[in-house]
Amino acid sequence: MVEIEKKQLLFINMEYTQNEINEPINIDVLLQCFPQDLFNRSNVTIAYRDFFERQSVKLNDYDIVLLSTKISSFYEVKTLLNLCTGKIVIVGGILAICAGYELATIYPEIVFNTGEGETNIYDLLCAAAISQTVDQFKLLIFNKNIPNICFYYEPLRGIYHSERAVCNLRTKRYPYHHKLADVIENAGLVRMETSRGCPWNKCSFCVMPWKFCGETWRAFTNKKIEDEIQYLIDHGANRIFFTDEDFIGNYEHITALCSIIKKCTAACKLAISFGGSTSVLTLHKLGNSLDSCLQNMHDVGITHIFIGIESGSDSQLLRYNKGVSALMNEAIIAKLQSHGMEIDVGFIMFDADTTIEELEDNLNFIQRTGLRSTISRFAKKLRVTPHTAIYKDYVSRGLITSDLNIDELYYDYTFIDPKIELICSYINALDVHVLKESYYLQALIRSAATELEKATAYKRLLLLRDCGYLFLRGCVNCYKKKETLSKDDVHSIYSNYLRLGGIGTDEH
Ligand code: B12
Ligand code: SF4
Repeated sequence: MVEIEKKQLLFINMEYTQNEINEPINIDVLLQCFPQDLFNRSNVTIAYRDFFERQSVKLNDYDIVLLSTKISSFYEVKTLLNLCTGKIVIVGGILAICAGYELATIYPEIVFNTGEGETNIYDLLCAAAISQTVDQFKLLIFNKNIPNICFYYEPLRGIYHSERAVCNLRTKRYPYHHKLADVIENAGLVRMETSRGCPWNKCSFCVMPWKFCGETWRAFTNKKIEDEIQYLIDHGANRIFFTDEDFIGNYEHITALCSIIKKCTAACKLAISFGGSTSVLTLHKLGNSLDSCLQNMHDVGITHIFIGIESGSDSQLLRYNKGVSALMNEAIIAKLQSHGMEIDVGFIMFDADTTIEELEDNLNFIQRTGLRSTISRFAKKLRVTPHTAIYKDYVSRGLITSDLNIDELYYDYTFIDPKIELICSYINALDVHVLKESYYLQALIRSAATELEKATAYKRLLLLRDCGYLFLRGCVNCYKKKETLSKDDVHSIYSNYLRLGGIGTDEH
């Protein structure tokens, strides 16, 4: 019998541009779903862009190219796509999820995945294996009505979208972590999932309701979670980050997770630490069990919590539709601090409607809660992302001033108060000076560097962060004193604090 020559497949993971090494679990998760008889070790190559060392692959050697996009990867993606003419190319990841329509308009030959790849990768690859041309491939996808797909379709003379859907997490096994050894060797972050989505799912700026098609929080099985934690520990991981939007989820989930971790770490001589994201609302909903849950978490090694506080102003929290008040935020921060949690806070200081009073509320909140002495970045501007409630609101109010920035996935917008616009433009200038260094320092702090190196990096990062705080405080105070705020005022306050931080020049 003559064996049909297998098609060669190249899977490229576009890495993030930050210094930190983050385990690319998206690749592991998807490889699990490949039709193994058609695509396996013999004909699949994975290229991790910018991961450890430049890996050179010849695109000409491949018939099918899969691309997993990341924020800021569009320019490299473009270069690659231009080299893929005539090949079957499937592009997934966050750029395709958020800008599938725009991308399909620019690249009529490419097929875009607009959601969880587990829903379609098997069928897509079966179709790709038997298609001789891109048109045949598209026809098969169309006829089979494969979900989460978007491409230019000539018979429709426009963009074809299939239904968007999520996969069933309860049937999933844990993925093999292909890059685990390299990540550990390079002091990167080992990652895994215990759930996807968010129990609240209603913040006006959040893209999760779109990514997960309106589905709220869903958990993997305890068996998958236990097997994966055990496997990671057995293979040398001593710090594990949950990539979940909300790894706590609810009382049952966090209790089960703590028991699993306790069981998996029982025989370990070295301490294993864990961290992940959650929300104030989720912690608040634990009610009377909050203290015991936090204690339990800390006892088993869950010591790092990322929490999207976003604001210390009630009016701003209402606009963000966080479902919590500034007081609730404050109470939860105090609880986390009292349990010795290391907290990193998400904060959105500027949106189109921010007022000077809200700015002051936020600064007071940051001071009062002790967050000022953490390395979280507070002076952030809202990223208006496609498919979010706030984007629709801004469109209806005529505030959006640009097309979608496909590389960074945001739209520009104007501010209602020109003073806030002015202050925010200086914050952007400050970011130009400090962001690169901050990312480097942040990566160093989260790495396995020596304690002395970490402490020095921490001190420097605190100083950089504090420049932003002091600049904003200076602007608020100046306005309160003069009842006006000119460009010269803001410029001189800015120059002052730039010097304090020993940061670059004061060009703006
Ligand atoms: C982990 C993470 C990071 C890590 C990266 C780790 C890594 N190596 O991937 C770090 C910390 C570096 C990071 C940084 C940033 N991130 Co981030 N990140 C995440 C997070 C929490 C999880 C991603 C993840 O691993 N999920 C688990 C895997 C299994 O899912 P996945 O990667 O999405 O892959 C699935 C699908 O996309 C699809 N898929 C992916 N590739 C492919 C390829 C093909 C061919 C197919 C068919 C399917 C497919 O199938 C996969 C399985 O379902 C997401 C939130 C989220 N849930 O998406 C935010 C998220 C993607 N990040 C976000 C942001 C904003 C950022 C930053 C800009 C933050 C900042 N201000 O610095 C930076 C960007 C950095 C840069 N430009 O360099 C936003 C993007 C929002 C938006 N639309 O703009 C998100 C959605 C968080 C949020 N809620 O706002 N991030
Ligand atoms: S709590 Fe977080 S994940 Fe949930 S909707 Fe709000 S921003 Fe999104």
